[in-house]
Amino acid sequence: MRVLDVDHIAIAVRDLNKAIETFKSILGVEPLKVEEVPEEKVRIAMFKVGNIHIELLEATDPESSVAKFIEKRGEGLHHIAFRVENVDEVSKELRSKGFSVVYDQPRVVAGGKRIINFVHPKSAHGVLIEVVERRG
Ligand code: CMX
Repeated sequence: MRVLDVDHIAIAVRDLNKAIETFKSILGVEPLKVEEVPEEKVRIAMFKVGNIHIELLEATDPESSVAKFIEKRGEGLHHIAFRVENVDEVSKELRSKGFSVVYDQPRVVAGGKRIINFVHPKSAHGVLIEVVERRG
C-alpha cells in the first residue's frame, strides 16, 4: 500500500456547531465546508491548517458508529485518514495481509467524490484508520 498523503484527522464531537466555534477560536480560521455524509450518518466540518485537514464529526443517528464511539469513549480523536490511489486494491491488499478491514466493499460517499474503507482499530494498535480515494 502506498500512502499519498494524510487526508485528514477526525475528531468525534457531540455538538458540531459548538465544536466549530471551539476550533475557530483555536485555529483562527473558518471551516472550509460543513456537510452531511448520510452514508456514514454524520455531519462534518472540515478545517485546514497548513497542509493538514481536521475533520469534526457529529453523529446524525444514535445507531451510527460515531454515536456509539462517543457513548463508549467520550468525545475525542476518532480516526486518521490516509489518501490512496485505489481503495479497492488497498482494501484487498490489507485484508490479504490479515488486517480487519471494516467494509466488504469500499463505500462511495459524497456523491461519488470519495471512496472509503476502514481498518479496525483492533488491527492497528487502537487507531481507526480510514483509507480514502478522491475523485474529481
Ligand atoms: N478508535 C479507537 N478505538 C475504537 C474506535 C475508534 N474510532 N471505535 C471503536 N473502538 C474500540 C472500542 O472502544 C472497543 O474497544 P474495547 O473492546 O477495548 O472496548 C472496540 O474498538 C470495539 O468497539 P465497538 O463499539 O464494539 O465497535 P465496533 O467493533 O462495533 O465498531 C468500527 C468499530 C471501527 C467497526 C466502527 O466504528 C466502524 O464501522 N467505523 C467505520 C465507519 C466510521 O467510523 N464512520 C464515521 C466516519 C465517516 C467519515 O469520516 O466520513
